[in-house]
Amino acid sequence: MPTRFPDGFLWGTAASAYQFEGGNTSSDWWAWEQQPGRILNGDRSGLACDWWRHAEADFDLMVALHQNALRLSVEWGRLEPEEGRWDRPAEERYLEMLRGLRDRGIEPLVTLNHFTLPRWVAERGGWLWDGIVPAFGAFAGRFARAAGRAASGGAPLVDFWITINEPVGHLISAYILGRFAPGRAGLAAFTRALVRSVQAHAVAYHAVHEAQPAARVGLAAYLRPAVPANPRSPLDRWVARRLDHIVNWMYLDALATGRLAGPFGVRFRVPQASGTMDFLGVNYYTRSRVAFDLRRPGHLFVRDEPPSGAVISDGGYSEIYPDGLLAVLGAVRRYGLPVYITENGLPDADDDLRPGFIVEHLRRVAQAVDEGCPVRGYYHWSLVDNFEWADGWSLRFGLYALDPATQVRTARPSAALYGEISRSNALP
Ligand code: IFM
Repeated sequence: MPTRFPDGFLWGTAASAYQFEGGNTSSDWWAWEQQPGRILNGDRSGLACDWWRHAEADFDLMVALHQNALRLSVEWGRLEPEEGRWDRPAEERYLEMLRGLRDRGIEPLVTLNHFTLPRWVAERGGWLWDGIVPAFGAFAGRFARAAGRAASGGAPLVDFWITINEPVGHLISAYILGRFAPGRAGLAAFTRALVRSVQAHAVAYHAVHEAQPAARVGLAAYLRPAVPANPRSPLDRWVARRLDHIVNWMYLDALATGRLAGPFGVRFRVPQASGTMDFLGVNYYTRSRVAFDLRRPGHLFVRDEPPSGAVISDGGYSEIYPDGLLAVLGAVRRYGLPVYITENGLPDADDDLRPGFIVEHLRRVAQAVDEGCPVRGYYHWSLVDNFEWADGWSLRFGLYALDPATQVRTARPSAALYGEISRSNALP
């Protein structure tokens, strides 16, 4: 018997503006990319997947793969390239793209912040700047009003929103590990940025609801179960528990309760954030198997090592571990929210692991649904190879291979497999 998914299940891929559009010169990452040593092999995002000019060609590929959903983001720096100056042609282009999706029967899920900031925000301190909270709220409200006005057959063009993508993972990469703009700054800066981020999420949540009372607004959380390398070692167990709290739960718990239990026991009250998720987006890639390591204070004393014999994706990116998705979907039931898998994928240029990866992860999704987790959709990361931040073009996540120089796309075998799963709403 094929494993079937619930009726109305959303099948899509996930994307972000900076990684796909190309030419986002008003964003902080554009300047960051120009600094020597920031991006592997000196790569540049350049035209990326050329979506700013030709996204519709990829929307046609989505139709061919029987997709009924797409997760994409809008670039704040494009819409508001200078403080208070709204770029109407940029807004119009986004609305055109969203209409293009609707016309093709593809439901858009729009993320308002996916890692990048306008340069003018970064120059004022980025996530450390108090003003980012009202500024992000104003931006979110304005775009939600625009997308609400541009109705399609009576319904808003978009009423399905994510405020911020992977806030914790992003802030760790930016403010602790220093791999992402604006570079290493330490734990105190990380904690300040974290509080701003929770506040910014809350303000954006309320701003979108003010613009569109019926909207569904959520967060995309990077969830990565942490297990001790040696379950008998109290230090490994301690570091695994602490990492699990920081990476997975502290932010989501703050949105559920209005109380943020930050790293090292620092507590903050954020009452405006309480109850600000209408659904939960789960980005799942892998697990962490961790040991305590005194020599790694800059990495929160964590050494993350897959077990010997683990299957690892290209570039050492991650251990392939589908059971971790089942564990995550069991754990998030505590929030009592509808769940969407808003990202899941792997870098695999030769596509020898991806078909099995897709089927095994979807098997866990189906099992979680059977066990009572209300999963309503799955977005594979990603349709085409795209600019992978500090790893540049070295990691290939696409169902389609992309040559960024020619913009030629070539289907990998997984594309047809994912298309067939989406068409039949079932696993073969
Ligand atoms: O490409 C990224 C995306 O921007 C955020 N989630 C993880 C993906 C793969 O690393």
